[in-house]
Amino acid sequence: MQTQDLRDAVLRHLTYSLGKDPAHAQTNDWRLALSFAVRERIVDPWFASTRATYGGKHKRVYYLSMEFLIGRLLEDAVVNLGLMDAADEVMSGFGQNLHNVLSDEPDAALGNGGLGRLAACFLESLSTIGCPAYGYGIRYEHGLFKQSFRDGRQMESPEDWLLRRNAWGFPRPEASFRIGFNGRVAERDGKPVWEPSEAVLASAHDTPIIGWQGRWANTLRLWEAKPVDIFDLDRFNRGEFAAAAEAEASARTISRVLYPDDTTYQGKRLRLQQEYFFTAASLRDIVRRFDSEYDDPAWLPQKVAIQLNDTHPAIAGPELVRILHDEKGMEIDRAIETARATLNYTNHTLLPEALEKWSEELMSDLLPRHMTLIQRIDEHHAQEKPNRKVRLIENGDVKMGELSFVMANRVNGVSALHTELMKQTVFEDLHAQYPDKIVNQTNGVTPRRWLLSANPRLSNLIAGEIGMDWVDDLEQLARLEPLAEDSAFRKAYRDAKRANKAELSQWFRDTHDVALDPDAMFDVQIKRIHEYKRQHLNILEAIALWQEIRDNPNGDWTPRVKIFGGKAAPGYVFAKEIIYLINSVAKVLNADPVTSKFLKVVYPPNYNVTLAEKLIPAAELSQQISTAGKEASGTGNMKFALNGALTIGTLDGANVEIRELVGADNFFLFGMTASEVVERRKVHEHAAKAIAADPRLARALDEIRAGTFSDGDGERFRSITDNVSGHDYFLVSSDFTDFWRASREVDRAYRDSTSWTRMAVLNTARSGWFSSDRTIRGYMGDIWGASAVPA
Ligand code: F58
Repeated sequence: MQTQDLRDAVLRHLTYSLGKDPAHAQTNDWRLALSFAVRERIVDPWFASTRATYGGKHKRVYYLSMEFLIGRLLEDAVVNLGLMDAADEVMSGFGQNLHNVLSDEPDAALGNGGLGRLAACFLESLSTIGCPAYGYGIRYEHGLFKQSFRDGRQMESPEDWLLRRNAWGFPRPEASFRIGFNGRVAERDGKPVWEPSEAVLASAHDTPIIGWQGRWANTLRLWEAKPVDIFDLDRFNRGEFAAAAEAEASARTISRVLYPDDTTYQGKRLRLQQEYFFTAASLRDIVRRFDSEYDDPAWLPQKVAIQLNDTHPAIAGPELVRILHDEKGMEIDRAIETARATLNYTNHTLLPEALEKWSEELMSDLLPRHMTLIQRIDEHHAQEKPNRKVRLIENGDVKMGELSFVMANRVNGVSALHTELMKQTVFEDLHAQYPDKIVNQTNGVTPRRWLLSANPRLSNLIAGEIGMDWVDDLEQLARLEPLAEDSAFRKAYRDAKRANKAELSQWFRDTHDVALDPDAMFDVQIKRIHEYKRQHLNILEAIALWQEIRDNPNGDWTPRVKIFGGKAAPGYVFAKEIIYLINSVAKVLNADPVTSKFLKVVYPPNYNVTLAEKLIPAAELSQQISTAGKEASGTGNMKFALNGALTIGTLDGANVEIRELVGADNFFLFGMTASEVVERRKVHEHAAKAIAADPRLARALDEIRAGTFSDGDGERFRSITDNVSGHDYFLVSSDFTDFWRASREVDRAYRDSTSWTRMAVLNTARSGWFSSDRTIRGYMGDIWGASAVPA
């Protein structure tokens, strides 16, 4: 019945929504037809969820985020609606392969990395749990750039996910708000009124996000920027064709690209415009919805919880005060208190360069009323805490982290260690004044995407043992623990991993023309390229290992394939040098007839959510090697452990909690702790000393300097060798020796496949806590005061 209905719906959409004759339909047409057929099955639960929320007057959660890195949506929807088998049958019936159809969908890459992906996992968990919620963000016309390599160097080209019709967004041109910029603050009846001199329209597109088993659906509302006046007809008629379209082009620029380069003033201005644009539109929408149900704005904190995903929507503080005070006439201090009781802020980084600041000049120019309100909020803070040390405006800059902190009811970190470090470092003074404000919510990942869909072999094996309850109750995986001692189960577990590795090897052969040995250890480091994540530590270890294998080619080496993936910010020169070095090393090592059977390095370009879904199920070793104290949490680390990869890692971010849960014996720890890192930096010439003490490290660096990986050009990677042997802020040299030790321990452990598999099974069995369902329940209870609505 289900299959028959789905088949009819696919055919109907192919014919009447897409206007295609089945005889001439291409994969793209079949994919869209299937998407529409699936989408219409989401609409009823979606409406029902909305009605239940209105009907019960339930509190709503609003997640404001510059980024939602959702990837593909069709498979998610098919899986959550339990339509996988039906879709497979229907597509085969039409002579299509479901896998190819699903793979045709472009990734919605509306994010950079962990922060954006976390937002996507949260949306899915909110729907699975049945918590009334909206995600609010920007509908970027171009998501994160596409990465390619030319002679080993990163090249960037624009991403174009909207080029082919998007199946998921419902345009809502009727839900439009005028968003002002610039202008002046006038006085009317003794009250301040902002009179913007420029404006754009924020126009909504809604995507329903369906939870597990289709019980509940929430909305992701993304704003598109449009001109207020479409077109200057007078100018056009005067023959000024380009000028006539100027206003339109400049308005559309706001939602054109994700995180444009902010190294120029224009870039910075555009970024702040984007932030205000989506925050203001979202707040207008939230307040409109609230006003449709309640008369008194004092009720706002009871019915609305707003989460600021990092400081990017921090302007929500002053904007909400502006709405409550300037527009609704609430007394200013009460407006500040009311806004503060409604807003919460998640911090995702302690790196000082990543904490947003805006010059007072830019803020006063672009958002003059907000600038005066920030000063007023600062005074409010001073009245409340007369001995305060922190000011919101300092040296001509508005500090968005501090503003977010002061305007939030709760502030949270994303792992236990990160939250403690927040208290001790960036927010030390504010924490002393508001000791109950900071709470921890360790990140999580959605098991529907990161185990059930991404790893069907392991999922089927698990389902055969413990059924399907784990899918929305991941701690059920603990029931697998005794099976770590069951040799038949271990064999099945190993077979599933081996099959995933073989499939990945086939993919590498087909798409990148490289042959990987599926019996070698698959060692994976996938994440944004950043000095603190230390991809260069990993490649240095590879060079040193290559040298030892060359010295002793008949040694008993454990074959390894090192897989890298990740993009560098276009303006981050050092990170791009690291990419260049990895690719250059890969070229030499892979061409070495003697060593390449033991060690290969591959770096598929354009790492994205879809590629992560291929790599993680095939991984056996997860590289989580950041300088301790720098990785706020990590979420990739959780996905790997869940899929049975063992971690080699530092005591950083959520690695700490992973190690505690999976057990120290099932985790390869190395490196300095966060406090040792701080001490080590004080040691005079710490890098030179570390190199002098480790001939392997010295030799690996010399090999780079000798030009082995750069056609004899000893200067090519000078910036890296100089850094690692000089200032070495991220302590690559000081951690190298212990990383080498732990890596050889990994080699030894891998040779005993029984004990390796036992450890892998225990990683899966003990990773249930890292479900984003658990994280969301934590936010609901500790931060939002929100409840699930019985479906
Ligand atoms: C990441 N931050 C953290 N920022 O680095 C990671 O440890 C954590 O697990 C994750 O957030 C989720 O909490 C992150 O991804 C960004 O991508 C910024 C976006 C805006 C521009 C600067 C980078």
